[in-house]
Order: sequence, then structure tokens, then C-alpha cells
Amino acid sequence: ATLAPALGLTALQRGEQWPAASIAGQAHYPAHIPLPLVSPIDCAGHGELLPAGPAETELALATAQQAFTQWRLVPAPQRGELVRRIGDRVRTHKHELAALITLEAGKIISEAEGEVQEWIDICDFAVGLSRQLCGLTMASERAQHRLQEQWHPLGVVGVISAFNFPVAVWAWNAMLALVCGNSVVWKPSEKTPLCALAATRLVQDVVAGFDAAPAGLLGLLQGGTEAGRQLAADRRVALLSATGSVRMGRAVAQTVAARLGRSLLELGGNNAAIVTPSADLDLALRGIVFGAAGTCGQRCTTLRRLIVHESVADALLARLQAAYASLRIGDPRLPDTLIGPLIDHAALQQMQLALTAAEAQGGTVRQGGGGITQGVPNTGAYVAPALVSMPAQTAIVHEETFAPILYILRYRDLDEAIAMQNAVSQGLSSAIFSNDVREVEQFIGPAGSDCGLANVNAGTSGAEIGGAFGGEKDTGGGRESGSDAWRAYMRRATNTINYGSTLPLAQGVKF
Ligand code: UN1
Repeated sequence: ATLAPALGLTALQRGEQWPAASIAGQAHYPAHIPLPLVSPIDCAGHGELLPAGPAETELALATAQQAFTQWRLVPAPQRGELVRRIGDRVRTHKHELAALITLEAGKIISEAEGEVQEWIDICDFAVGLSRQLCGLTMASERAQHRLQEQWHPLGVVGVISAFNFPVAVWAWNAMLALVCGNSVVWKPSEKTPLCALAATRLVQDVVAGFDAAPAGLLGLLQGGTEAGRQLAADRRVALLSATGSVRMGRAVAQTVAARLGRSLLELGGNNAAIVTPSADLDLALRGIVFGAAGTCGQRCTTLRRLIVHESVADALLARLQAAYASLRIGDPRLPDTLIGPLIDHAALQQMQLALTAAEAQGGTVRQGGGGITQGVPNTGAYVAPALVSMPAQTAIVHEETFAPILYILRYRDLDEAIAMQNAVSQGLSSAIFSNDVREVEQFIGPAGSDCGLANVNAGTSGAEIGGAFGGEKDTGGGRESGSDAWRAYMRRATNTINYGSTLPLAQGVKF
């Protein structure tokens, strides 16, 4: 796996941040430790990238702040026009960008293309939205008065994203932020810097050709936790949108909250599906296998717990074992592969530790779980996705292990199943497979699933961009992409307008 030729990127771009002017500063920061460029396909190093230091972060923030003061004055539909052009450009580079995602994140081709498609989709959504940033008009209690609200651009939006969606998560944030009149500074995962660089280059070309768009509208900071910490602490970052672990989110949220800033958090999931006696097992099987084994278990929406009614548990397990045995695992560049590698060997080790813990806690590995070295690029971290029967939701079941482990639990009545589903600290995605309207409505009702996403006869992963995406409890409460998620990227101003010649006071106050 060689990353260099992808999109014309070479090792010469080591140290490239955006704005490009910051590159000049690199030599003055010998303390910068280079980030290795590694493809999970073979885990070999293919070059290195110099991360941003405090000076680059400062420059990116100052530039973004300056860009914001201009961009907020551009009419929103014109801002939408920029995003329309970005979408057009991404369409023409879909396959190349997807190929880079495959190389750098290890996703199979179809899923990598799906990720780029999410970027294209959010562009279309944002273009429409650029004419629909609507506020309400309210009836005033005072004669010859009017109450209205306006939504104004917010400021610099900081985006911290994870390796598993190296482009799409930024795109959901950045495309909405752009039509909302904001500038963006992006700190991608240090495991996927080239995807971030490629995406930034694509948009920079479009920004450069768009007269109303100031340079520095979309900044990029490569680096580890330092740059992220700096974004969280800086008052110029009006909104910090962070995707990643609960531990990272807690740290970021506390720093942002200490300066009374706004954060939007998309943290861990520990997603469950309930399979009831009335479920269509063919349909459930597909949803479960894609959700649990797809993307090698590395989505925040990955299915991690299967809660099956005891009357169908044996039949479903047998079918799952057969399906898992047929999964083609290997080089994600090959068109037939369904399961690519884990991101690195540390992830493989975490998976193995979790399986050992599950067995110690009374679980039985029914299928998979071992590392694979035959028929794959043998220096990569390839694994057979695991099915593990558990007697109960023990400590390890409460943890999100970022690997393809599906814990299988049995239940007798639906109240018990829903209680199990809600018993974990995370609250991102959930699903029920059932053809019984009462079961379905109970599950999606107020005393049902406590997650931000609750699906019916569809798996936990693979959400469309049109809905608001995010979750409750330790998942962080943020909502991104569709519906009215745009409001998080704007500030609301309520205007009281008196068009009369007297000044009546509200609440009948005399003064
Ligand atoms: C993530 O894993 O961080 O619903 C996001 C899904 C994708 C997004 C996942 N659309 O699985």
C-alpha cells in the first residue's frame, strides 16, 4: 500500500498545514515530532508529516477569525453557491478520494465511496438550506410591536474528527458551517492526515476561484492532542465540534465549558439491536452483519450488542455463524473484500483483551476473534469478526471496544430487553427488528430506546445525512448534519420592533 501517488500527494507535502503560509514557520519549530504516514493495509510507514505547533494553530485561528468577519456579510444563498461548487468538484474526484480513504483508513472501496457520497449529499443539503435559515415571527403582547428572531453567523467553528470517517464528519460540519456564514479550522485524526489534506486541497481550489470567499475560510491543522487542546481553550472558537472517544470529549467539553463556549459532541456508542419473535430473520441477518462486522467494527454506530428473544436465539445464532464464516476478509482494495483491516495493531490488541475479558466474565466465543495472516497483506491488523454469547451484560459489554465484536444476549420480555438496551452509559444508535406494531411503537416511544437514533427493521449504522445525527448520555448530546442541526452553527437574535409612536412596556409595567 503506497499512499504517495494518491491524488498527487508526495512526501514533499510533509508539514503542510493550511493556510499554507504557516509552512514557512515549520523550520523554526524543531520540537515538532513528525507524524508517521501509515496505511493500515500493511501497517508500514510511508513517510511523515510535521504536525502543527502553537504558532501554526495561532495563525490558523487568526486567519479564520479574519475570514469570518468577511464571510458573514456574504448573503447566505451566495454562500450556498460556494458549497454547490464544492459538491460539483467532489463529484468529479469521488473515486480518487475514496481510493485515498481506502489506503489511509483501510475501508473497503464501496464504503469509502459511500463516505465521499456523504460529503456530496451534505453539500446538496447545505445548498438548499442556504435559502432556509429561517427564524420565527412571534405575536407581540404590545400594540404596534413585532417580535422576530434572526439567525446570524456564529464565528470560527473548530472541528476535531476521528480516523474512521476521515472526511465525512468534517464535511457535515464544514458544509453547514459555510452556509451558516462561519469559517472552519479542522484538526483531523493524526492517523488520517492525507485524507484531510486531500479534502482541504479540493475545497481550496474552489474557494480560490470564488470571489466572495476569503482565503483561510477552511483551515487545516495536522497534529495530535496539542492542537485540539489549543482549539478547545481559545475563545475565538465559537463552536467546537468534536468526534471521538468519551475520554477526549469529556476533556474538550470541560475546557470549552470553562470559557462558556459551545461544544457539539459525537462520542462513543455501544449500540444494540433487539430481535423479537416476530422479526423477519432474513432482513435482520443482513442488518446485523453489516452493522456488526462492516467497517471492521470501527463505526461509532457499529452494532455491539444483540439482544435476542430466547425463542429465536438459536436459529439466529446459527445463521449468523454461517454468514460470518462466509465474510471475505482482506485487502480493502480488492473489489470482493467485505472486511478490511483494523486501523492498527493496538486496535487488534484491544480486541484480543476484550475477548479475553468476555471469556473471563462467562462469555463464549462462538465465531471468529482471531488475527488473520494468511491471504492478506500479512503485516496489517486483520481479524475475523467475533460473535460472543454472554450470560449477562458484564463489565466488558458496557465498554465500547473499537473492533468487530458482537455480544449476544437473550431476553424473555420486551420490557427487559429495552431495559438492557438502555443500561449502558452510551446512547448513540439502536434498532429493533420486529413486525409487531406494539413492540415497535413501545421501542420508539418515550419509554423505549434512550438513544439519539432508534431504527425499525434497519441496522444501527449507515445513517443518512438528512436526519439529525448524534446521541444522548455519554455520547455527548450533539446533533450534526440534517434536520435543524444547523442551528448549532448560528446564533439567534430576538428583535422587538416598535413601529408605533408610544412606548408601552411589557407585562403592563407602568414607569
Ligand atoms: C461515525 O462512525 O463517527 O451512520 C459516524 C453511520 C455513518 C456515520 C458514522 N453515516 O454509520
